[in-house]
Amino acid sequence: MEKFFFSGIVCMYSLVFCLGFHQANAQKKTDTFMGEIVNYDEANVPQYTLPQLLRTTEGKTVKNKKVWEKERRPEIISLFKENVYGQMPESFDSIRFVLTRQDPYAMDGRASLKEVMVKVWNKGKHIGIPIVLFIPNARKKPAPAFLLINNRSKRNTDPDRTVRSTFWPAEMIIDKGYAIASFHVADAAPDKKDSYQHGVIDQLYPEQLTRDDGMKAIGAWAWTASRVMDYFETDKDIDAKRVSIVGHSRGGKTSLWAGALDQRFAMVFSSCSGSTGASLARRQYGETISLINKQFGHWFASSYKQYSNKVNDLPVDQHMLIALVAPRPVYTTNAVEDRWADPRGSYLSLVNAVPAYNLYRKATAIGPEFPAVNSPIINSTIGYHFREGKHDLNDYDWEKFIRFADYHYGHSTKQ
Ligand code: GTR
Repeated sequence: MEKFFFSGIVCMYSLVFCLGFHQANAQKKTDTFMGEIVNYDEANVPQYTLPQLLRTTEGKTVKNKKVWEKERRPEIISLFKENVYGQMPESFDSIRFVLTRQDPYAMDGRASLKEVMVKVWNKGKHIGIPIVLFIPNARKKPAPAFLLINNRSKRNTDPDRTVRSTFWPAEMIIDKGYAIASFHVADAAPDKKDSYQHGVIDQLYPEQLTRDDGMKAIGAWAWTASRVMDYFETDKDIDAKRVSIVGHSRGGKTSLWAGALDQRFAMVFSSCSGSTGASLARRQYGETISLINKQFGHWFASSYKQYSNKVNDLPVDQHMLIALVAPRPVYTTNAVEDRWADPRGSYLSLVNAVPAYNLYRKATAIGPEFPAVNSPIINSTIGYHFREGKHDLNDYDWEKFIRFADYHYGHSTKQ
């Protein structure tokens, strides 16, 4: 009886193992896209050396947060501006916030809706960026908030709540005691290679158009996130010291860049951001610099093109972008069916950003082992999950974001 039971278990185990193995084998190890070979084989990841996070270009070792903040951090920001995302103009002539719609009894009275137009002027020209914002009514204090950079349809952030989407699950967030806001990327810079400049760039900063390291779409979206933050600082219903920036995919690349530069964002969430987001470029697994430049050249500075086939010459890699968020909490995600975004390379960025957090003695639970599927790392200054499913931002992700924010804020729905 015992023997039968044991062999039964062995049989079942082998079946599961074989099926798993078969499925893994069924996944292609290479693909071709835009005339290039895409690598999906860990064995073909080249040997690489990452630029040293804690060593200045002059060779000085960074041993404490003072040298990090005064020398290395600004140096890394300049390197990302010059070589990847372009410049980030900071000055403008004026800004105004116009409340265009208000409903204190939204979501059956659980939330207040505000629609706000952020208007910015520079040298006689101006742009307007609409924001949708829900604030929980059940609160005694200003609410902490999540701001999503919306790179999908505007229907995802429907202010009337006729359409509900797991991309921006406003009811869930409100019920957890957080405010939730969004702006749409197209209102700042259209996501198209021929028209990205029609917005923030040609209206406010036309000089960027002629620079090799001029701001492009991701820069303009990140700039806009900071203008929404300017608004939050004026809204007494929002706790501006507890605003998280969230983005998915191209939006996730942007949330990292915005959060890296603008330290008013208390926390940064980046979903499936892949190449030139959270994933290490030097691994050349899935989407490469060459492919992203070919397909989405309008996202990054023109100067980034020089690294298309020379990734090892790039003076930064993406672990350095994560490190710029330190000491603030950062959380990134990947999905099993999204090899294009190189999940392992994205986790390795976190691993290699840990030394910056160590300068602040911030505890992270980021170990060398790549985490198992659906095993989120929450109680840590750097958070991560690798979930089952597709390239997306969904309820699973948001539930973990809320838990991560709760953990760091010591927040609960009963404020
Ligand atoms: C992909 C692109 C990725 C990612 C994604 C998205 O096609 O190659 O880098 O940004 O789009 O934004 O959905």
